[in-house]
Amino acid sequence: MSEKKQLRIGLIGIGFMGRTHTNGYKRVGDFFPALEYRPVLKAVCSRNAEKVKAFAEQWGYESTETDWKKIISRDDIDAVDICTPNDFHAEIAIAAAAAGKMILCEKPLARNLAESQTMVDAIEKAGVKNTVWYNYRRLPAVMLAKQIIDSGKLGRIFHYRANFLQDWTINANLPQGGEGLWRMDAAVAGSGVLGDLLSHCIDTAMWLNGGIKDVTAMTETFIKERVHQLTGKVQEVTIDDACSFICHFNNGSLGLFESTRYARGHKALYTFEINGENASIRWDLHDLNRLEYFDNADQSDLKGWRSIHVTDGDHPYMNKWWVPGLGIGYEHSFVHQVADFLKSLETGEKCSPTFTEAHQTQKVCEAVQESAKSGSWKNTGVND
Ligand code: SOE
Repeated sequence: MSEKKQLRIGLIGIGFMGRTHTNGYKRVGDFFPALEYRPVLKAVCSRNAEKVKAFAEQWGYESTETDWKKIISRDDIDAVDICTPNDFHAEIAIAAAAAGKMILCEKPLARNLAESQTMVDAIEKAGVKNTVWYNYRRLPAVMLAKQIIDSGKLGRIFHYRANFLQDWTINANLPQGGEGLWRMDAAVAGSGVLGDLLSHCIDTAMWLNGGIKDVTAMTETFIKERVHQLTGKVQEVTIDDACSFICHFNNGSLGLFESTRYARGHKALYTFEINGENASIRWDLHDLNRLEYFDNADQSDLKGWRSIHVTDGDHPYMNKWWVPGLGIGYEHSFVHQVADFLKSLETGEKCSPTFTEAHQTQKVCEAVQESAKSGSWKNTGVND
């Protein structure tokens, strides 16, 4: 077997995302054997020495650190993977870029636009390779949707609709802030469902249908006060529990987006539907191997929505997995993102979405927040 080039990873953060990314690094070599590079799990970092040791043992990291700055300063690390809560993204990314490290950053890129701008400036100045983990792009059915749209089969696009619905914060006794619940603290997360859930929808939407020009939005915080885990006190809730907006895309189509953590019965229902002049597409994360497709050119008496089981060898990524007809899951989107990142090291091409692209999503999020506050339409500044 020929020697592979190494991409030595330093992972910062050991929560849910630390696990999904690590799983991607571990599995990529077995399923994408032709890649020139292999990830090496060099070091993992978290403030809690005991927990980070246990994580390293379980997942196979060679060493541990409790101070993220050590990861940045180590010569035996090529790429820094940022899986911390959002309030650390910018500081770590800027330091990593200055140290010449490649950066893989969990979404959303930052808490706000000013912060993401500093991150874009830092990677541009340093010229380091970078990507942001908007993982849903890399599910085969979503990638197939991209191929269908790019082939022009839909014709002119009229409507783009997306939802991301959850129900895990309905209980008024759920505390906010601190470990496991930082997503409910705007000081740490930047926003609520807007940054956590709608950012996924916005990223996919602009990738599939081009830039969002302007927005009008509303947000709501249903439970106004909760105990904060870190202070033990009842404090104002500062995140958006629900956020919806309508928009114009630059291509003239109309968009409708909704996200909430108060949709009883839905755990992670991400759906989108796109209606074009000639055809429509829809997709549902709960049935992620399927893409629904309606083609108006079909023979009239047989016309109807077809449900494409995106598991054949000629579907995106699927020749790397089992045999036709056997599905894959959520975790594979991360394996695919690692594979695409490694491939981009071979080709010298960018691995989308880059910081610069994720910054466009940040622009839309900022405009949504401003519009929800002011009650008026806001331009996003996204021009293409
Ligand atoms: C929140 O519950 C969350 O885990 C997000 O943070 C992820 O980005 C999303 O993919 C699933 O939901």
